[in-house]
Amino acid sequence: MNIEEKCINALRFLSIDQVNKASSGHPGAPMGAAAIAYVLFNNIMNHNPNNPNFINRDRFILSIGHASALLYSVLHLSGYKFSVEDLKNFRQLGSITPGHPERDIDLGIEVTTGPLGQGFANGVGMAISEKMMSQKYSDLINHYIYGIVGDGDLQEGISSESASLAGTLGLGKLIYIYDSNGISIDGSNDLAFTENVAERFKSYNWHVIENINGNDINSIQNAIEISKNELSKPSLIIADTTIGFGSPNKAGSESAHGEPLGEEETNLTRDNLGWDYKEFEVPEDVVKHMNQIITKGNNLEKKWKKDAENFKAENPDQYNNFLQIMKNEFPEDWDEQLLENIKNSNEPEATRASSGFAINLISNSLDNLIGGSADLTGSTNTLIKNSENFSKSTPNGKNIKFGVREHGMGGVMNGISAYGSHRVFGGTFLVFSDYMRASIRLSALSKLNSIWIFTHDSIGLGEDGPTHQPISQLMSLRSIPNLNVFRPADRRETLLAWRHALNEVDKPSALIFSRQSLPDISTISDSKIDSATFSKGAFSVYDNSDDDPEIILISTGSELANTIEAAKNFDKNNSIRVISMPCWELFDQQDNKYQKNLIPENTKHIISVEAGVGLGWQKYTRSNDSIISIETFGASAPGNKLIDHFGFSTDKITDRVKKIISE
Ligand SMILES: Cc1ncc(C[n+]2csc(CCOP(=O)(O)OP(=O)(O)O)c2C)c(N)n1
Ligand SMILES: [Mg+2]
Repeated sequence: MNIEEKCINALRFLSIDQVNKASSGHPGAPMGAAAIAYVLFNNIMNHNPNNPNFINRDRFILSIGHASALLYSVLHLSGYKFSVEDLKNFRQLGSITPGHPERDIDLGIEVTTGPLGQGFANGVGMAISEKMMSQKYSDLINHYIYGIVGDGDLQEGISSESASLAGTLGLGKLIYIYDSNGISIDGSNDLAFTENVAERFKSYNWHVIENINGNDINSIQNAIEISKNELSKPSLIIADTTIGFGSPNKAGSESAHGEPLGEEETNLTRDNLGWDYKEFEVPEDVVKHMNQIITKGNNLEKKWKKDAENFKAENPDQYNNFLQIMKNEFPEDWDEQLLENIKNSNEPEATRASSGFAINLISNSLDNLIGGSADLTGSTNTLIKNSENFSKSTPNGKNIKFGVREHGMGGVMNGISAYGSHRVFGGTFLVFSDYMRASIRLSALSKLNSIWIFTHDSIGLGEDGPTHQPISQLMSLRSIPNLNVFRPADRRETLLAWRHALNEVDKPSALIFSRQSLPDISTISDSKIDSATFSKGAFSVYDNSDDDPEIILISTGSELANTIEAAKNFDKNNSIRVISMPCWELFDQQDNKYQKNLIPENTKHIISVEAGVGLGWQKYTRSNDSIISIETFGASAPGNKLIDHFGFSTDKITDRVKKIISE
């Protein structure tokens, strides 16, 4: 066995050993795709294990996240921070080798993968970022995005959505190698996946190379080199592989997919592949051979730094801008216009329109704000007006047309966020957030700062009816940890929500906006919220009590104005406070004192008013009977009729509150 084969076998056995030791995991794909990983990390990719943050590195995505053992093995042998001890702790609590790769750039893990198809879409987002940056800073950014994708990835809809977009956009720096082993968990692809993948991707405008032997280093390398030269199309290299390669009894079978080989089969595999080493043992010559990657990586970054110095000498301002962008730092006064504009009371306005206004204000000071929508640009007010569409011929455009592809948009947005050069937003109707929920959840899990814009909130959207009326979506978004969900009530709250969302470094935000016009709250109460108060998540906007009120009404978004008007009907006989709670998550983070001052423990009646499911409001109301909510799917009628019909007009809210406090 030559040294290259030996390195590949080392990757196979390190992966087998991790899974055996953990008594869980997926050995099959690592055994089949080890040669591909070797070629990428050893021969192809520009990267620096000593500095995984090297700005101009090629990005690598293991979209088949279940093959994590392979990623940890190849990062270990390439000289990243993974030690043998870390590999031995595979899948253990607190280890850096969790069941599926979790984003940590310092370790060389670019994105969190495991939910199949997400990594595929993330790479498309990264290729968009690379194109934008290399267009603008061609001396500093010029690299590829590589990924290993599997049968599962290509069966998932999100990969079709994002592949079609990548082809349309001609993202030539994107190169995926398909670990085509014909097997997934249930068995052969014949069961459910018989299309011609090559033809499918060709029709997406991809450059496709088929029939590559996935164990043949030279074939893989040649295919990648050819793909690197095809700069007008993304590339798919279909590598024929064998799941569980080398295992006499499991190779080529689904039984290799997701359970340890076990001692006996591991020994048979050792004999079969001529591997004379013990568990977790790495031969010296393998270590030495793979160590070249470190030297190569250091030299590579040194050269880049020299080029960057030269660039800096000639273009100091541009260089500083570049660094600021890559570090995601904002100019000091970036929010000046937003804060200036919250001071003015405004005519009634739909918060989706306020959001469009915010985007264009922010875009004046944040050049790296980009975004778009899933074919609802006008309705979601997501156009950056002084910019073009991002396209093959206009790579400087800031407006991304994602097409009718919510899930693909979500995965692509996360790739852009993970790349780090741009702040990205994406818009659709709130009801369709379900289509992209997996990506929203992953943004929260992997600490990405994607901004999710959801308009056409609640029954207020009117005639489109129950198919389009989000009833459960708002609360279901609130159930995702590490996601700030904002439901602002007017332009002021909208601008402040945008400001807060952009200030979050490692947390995504969902911004929920109305289709219908809403009055400016400062025209119906004397409340004028400032940015510090807003960022507490909840605050009083109307209060006739000197101290602790008898009644507290908590409302959000489009119901706030009518709730305040309803509260005024109780002025004569009751002490009453209205709280605007645009963001639960922020309120829950406040100290006890703030929370208890706003919602005192001894308050007799705490009533929530929100046009969505009530599930969860008990946390604040403490009673199931004081939740004014909707528990059906809405109806088709003009919005103002529905608001009354479902009990959210001022009169109806007043009646309900009267009833609740009399019980
Ligand atoms: C969205 C999603 N659905 C289901 C799974 C569970 N799952 C993990 S691996 C896998 C099969 C994937 O097949 P393939 O990509 O061919 O992997 P291989 O069996 O070749 O290793 C499935 C269904 C998942 N991880 N993500
Ligand atoms: Mg497979």
